[in-house]
Amino acid sequence: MLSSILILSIPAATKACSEETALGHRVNGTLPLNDPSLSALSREPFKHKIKTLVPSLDGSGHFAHRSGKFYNKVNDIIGPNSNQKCSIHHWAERGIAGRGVLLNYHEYAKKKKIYFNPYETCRNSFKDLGNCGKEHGIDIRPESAGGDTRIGDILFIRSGWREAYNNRSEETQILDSANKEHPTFGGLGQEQATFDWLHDCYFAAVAGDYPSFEAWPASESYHHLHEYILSLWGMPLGEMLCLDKLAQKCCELKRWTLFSTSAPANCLNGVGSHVNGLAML
Ligand SMILES: *[C@@H]1O[C@H](CO)[C@@H](O)[C@H](O)[C@H]1NC(C)=O
Ligand SMILES: CC(=O)N[C@H]1CO[C@H](CO)[C@@H](O)[C@@H]1O
Repeated sequence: MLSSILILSIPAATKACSEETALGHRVNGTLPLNDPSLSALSREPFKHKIKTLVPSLDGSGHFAHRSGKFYNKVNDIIGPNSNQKCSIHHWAERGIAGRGVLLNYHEYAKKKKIYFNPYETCRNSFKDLGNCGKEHGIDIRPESAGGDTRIGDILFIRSGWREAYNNRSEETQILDSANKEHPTFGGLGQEQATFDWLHDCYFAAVAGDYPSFEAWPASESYHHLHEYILSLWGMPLGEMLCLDKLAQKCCELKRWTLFSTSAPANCLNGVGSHVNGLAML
């Protein structure tokens, strides 16, 4: 067992297998978390409880449109009329896999002396993201508009949040975590150009190291990117990914596209999941 793990960790071995994805099929190998309901050796069965964070707005990971509806016109996640149309197990069925594009905004901002503090409501403008892409040799616009983004690409943005988090004292981290009333985070600005770009690229998923992906609070209380991404487009949205090592590797290889996978938890009626992500390049 150990020797096969060692062999598989050699890049050449991974490369040699790359043709195995040639047909593009995806099959999960993970049983739902509640299956079997009675596990062996009388271990505790899986328990799942959905907490409402903001009444009728946000079920743990998911976010409703201001009309009160979730994606697929679902208006009830845990109540008597709930169904499983928005459940995470549908994503677990085939996972998420495809070409990833990484924007290393953190390094770009440092280089260009653009102030960006992941713990303040700093907004990444569409222009800055575009210029960051240019630094990597990537035109972030959709292919249909002459850019390099292909339908189904997965967008990753590294803002440096993880480094900022690690830089904070434990006392500050505890205070941040307890601040439920007025949290502030850096992220994508709620700009029309950004909405249009995220929509027109038809990304399979978007993700970043940011705690809220979009700048928090939103510039207008009725203008959240979450509403569009999750409730209107049904697009997976990843937060708090650790992209530092990936950025380092991309820098080393001078290559900002990669193959990425995410296997969400196979949790029946789950509203969110850890990313369980892996990048290959
Ligand atoms: C973290 O601290 C180091 C050392 O003081 C500093 O150079 C770096 O810019 C900080 N990073 C962030 C994201 O705040
Ligand atoms: C092995 C297997 O098929 N696992 C699961 C894949 O996803 C579907 C849908 O969530 C499950 O029903 C399977 O049990």
